[in-house]
Amino acid sequence: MGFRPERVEIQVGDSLIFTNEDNFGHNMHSASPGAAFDLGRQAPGTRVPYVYRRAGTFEVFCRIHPKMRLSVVVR
Ligand SMILES: [Cu+2]
Repeated sequence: MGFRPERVEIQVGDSLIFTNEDNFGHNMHSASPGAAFDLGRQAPGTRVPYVYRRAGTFEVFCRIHPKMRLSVVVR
């Protein structure tokens, strides 16, 4: 029940693929300006991509598990 790793660095235009390796659902979302999204409920074993189109540092959370936190650095 957490992001692994908790910080990633990618390039503008890269897809970040959220892979749910738990046996319960998650719901990734971000309110960061320039990279706001809500991926909806993500079932176990599924992979959902999100394309970052702006540089910056963005935080991602899970609506179901508020302690989950990911920092995405886009260069
Ligand atoms: Cu979760």
